[in-house]
Amino acid sequence: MKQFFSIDDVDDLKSLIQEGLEVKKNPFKEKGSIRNKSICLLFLNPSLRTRLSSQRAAQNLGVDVTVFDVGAGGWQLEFADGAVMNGNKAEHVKEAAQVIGSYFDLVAIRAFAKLEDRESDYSEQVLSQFLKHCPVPVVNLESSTRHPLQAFADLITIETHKKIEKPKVVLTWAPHPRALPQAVANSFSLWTQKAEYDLTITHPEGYELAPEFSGNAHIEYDQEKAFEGADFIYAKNWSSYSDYGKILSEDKNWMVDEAKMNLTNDAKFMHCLPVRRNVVVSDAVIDSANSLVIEEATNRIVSAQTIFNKILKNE
Ligand code: SN0
Repeated sequence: MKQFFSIDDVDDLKSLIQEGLEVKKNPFKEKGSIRNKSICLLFLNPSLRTRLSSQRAAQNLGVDVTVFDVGAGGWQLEFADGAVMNGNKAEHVKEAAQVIGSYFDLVAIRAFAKLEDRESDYSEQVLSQFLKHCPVPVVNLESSTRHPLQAFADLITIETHKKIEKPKVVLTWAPHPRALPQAVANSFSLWTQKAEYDLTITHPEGYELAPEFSGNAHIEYDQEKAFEGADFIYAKNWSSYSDYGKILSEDKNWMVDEAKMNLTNDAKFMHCLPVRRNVVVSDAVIDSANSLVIEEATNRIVSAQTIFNKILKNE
């Protein structure tokens, strides 16, 4: 594997999931097999799971890892081509990416959508500049439109718990006090469809994902109808794609609660975290025996470790 920006970098999803399940069973199997390699984790935005699980993943492989909060300790970066840099941005990504890439063997980057300009976010300005200028492989730790390590961890979680080959998986929009990116929902939709699960996406009108991400998922505007017979409920808030970055609804009726979970086929509850309790999901549901949120977060080590290993060994 040469880079991990999106699902398009995965040749064979089924075998990748198998590799992930192997790593989960035996996390130290590869320790020490990669010698003298180093990883840099670059954060332009906050993180808890991504930061810690990626460090654990590198440590499980015996690979050196450095974390750099660009926003807190680095120069402000300019990403625009041809910019006249007479403002507060001291360094262009063209130099930064080449320099960082000369210090490490793999560079992983988090850069959220700014939710101001759809064209700029959906052109993946930050990640595409790193992919272009960084001389070593780049890994996506959530970019403006995608969060593939999360989606890979989600698939490992579903594979561990599914009772039928093609479970009914429901991605449900839920309310939130802030405008959030579509990245998690976009990747979850692509990866679950590639895995050939039976995917339904439910949200209020106006929250349709970009067509290239919703693909052939069933869209159901009636949340209760969507939940009927579901094996997995995956809750996530996102802001509008069509009215870009806007909050169109704060309808509390969309919160996932016990009454709605009772409509499902004893579904497992999933969320990528962090989650706003009693806004996105009720305490009773997230604290129930059917909640997989902690296992899902634990599987973030597995997804990162599998990808780092493949890239550093160029497998
Ligand atoms: C991010 C998102 O893309 O939705 C990261 C999820 C892995 N989530 C948030 O920014 C939540 C912040 C909040 O205020 O709840």
